Amino acid sequence: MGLRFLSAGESHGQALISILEGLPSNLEVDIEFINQELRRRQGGYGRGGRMAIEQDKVNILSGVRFGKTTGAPIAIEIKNKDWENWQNKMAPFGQKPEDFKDFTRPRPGHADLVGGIKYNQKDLRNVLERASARETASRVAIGAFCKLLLKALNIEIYSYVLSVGEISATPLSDNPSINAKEAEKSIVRFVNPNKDQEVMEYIDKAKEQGESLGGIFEVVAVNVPPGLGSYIQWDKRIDGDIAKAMMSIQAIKGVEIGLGFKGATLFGSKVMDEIGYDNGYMRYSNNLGGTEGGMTNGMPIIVRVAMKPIPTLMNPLRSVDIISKEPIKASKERSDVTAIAAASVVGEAMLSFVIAHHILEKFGADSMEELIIKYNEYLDYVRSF
Ligand code: EPS
Repeated sequence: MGLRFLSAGESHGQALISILEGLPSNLEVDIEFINQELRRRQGGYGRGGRMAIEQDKVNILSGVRFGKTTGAPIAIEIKNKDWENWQNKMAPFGQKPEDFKDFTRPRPGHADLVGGIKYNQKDLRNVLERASARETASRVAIGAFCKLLLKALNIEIYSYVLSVGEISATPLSDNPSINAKEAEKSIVRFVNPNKDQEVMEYIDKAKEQGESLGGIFEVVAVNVPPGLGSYIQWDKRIDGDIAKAMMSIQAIKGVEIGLGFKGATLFGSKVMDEIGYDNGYMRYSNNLGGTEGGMTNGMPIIVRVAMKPIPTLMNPLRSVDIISKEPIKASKERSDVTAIAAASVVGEAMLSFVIAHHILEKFGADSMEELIIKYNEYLDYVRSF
């Protein structure tokens, strides 16, 4: 049981297609909300020219009828508007246009070279088209369905950017909803908006130097019940699933839950979240970021994620032409200077998917009515424990 999804589609192909299986029936589908999530992913200062072309919108092909899920697999499509400019260069049949050169100068840090070796492709475009972070539009649309399910259970997911390159934000508060409100107003998704100008100038400077930038974002889930995931087997641990989901996002190189690496430097007494009781169990801190023993513990889930700089550089690095084997500078493709703001929205989608999956695995409901009854019974049980 639980949820699974698959996606297909190339960055400059006709469309991105995804299938989500396992959502219960009778979930109200707010299409405006899904499209709004797609708009959020397209935002952020430092994006390239592509985002001016696209206006991502979801087209629901199956599994939803008169505004509600039916329990059948949900198939969705997001059209690539840029396809118009790529039809003859990305055609499934026919000949490649003569004036369209093969992509033979792999970019260090992108999938180009290893993907070419692995799939025996001498035109590395066949690798980069699918490796592109354009695929994350699919994830955000799927994540939006999951968010709708979580909302029905009062679970909220937020994110904000903690740093771009060397510039860091200072969280305003321990309350994620306050931070999130500020991040929504900021073009760089920082929680302290008075830093927008500084960050934008920093990104502009990187762009002038032909450079790119990475960063760190944080994703938070609140009102998550205790007991999702399990310690009984390695692959049932929810923290493992969260780490995998985040690491699977293009360009992600690090994931921490709660204090993460910092916790490794402290005494145990400064890390463990002491237990109290006030009409139910509570904690005096949340250093472990909402997971203990591979299970959620009822505290907010806090995940920090590090993204490397975008590998496409306008001042390109050394590479080798895969046909001539001659040293040459890597290819320059249109790209972003940084996509950290977009990545934080993708992180929300992936966390939503993991939590919704574990909820459905635990409660195993076919309809929303059944899920809500089982879920509320469980919350009553937890309160009475
Ligand atoms: C992206 C679309 C891509 C890039 C970016 C993310 O569009 P294009 O390649 O046409 O400019 O802007 O992808 C990458 C940075 C990458 O390395 O693949 C998107 O829709 O988010």
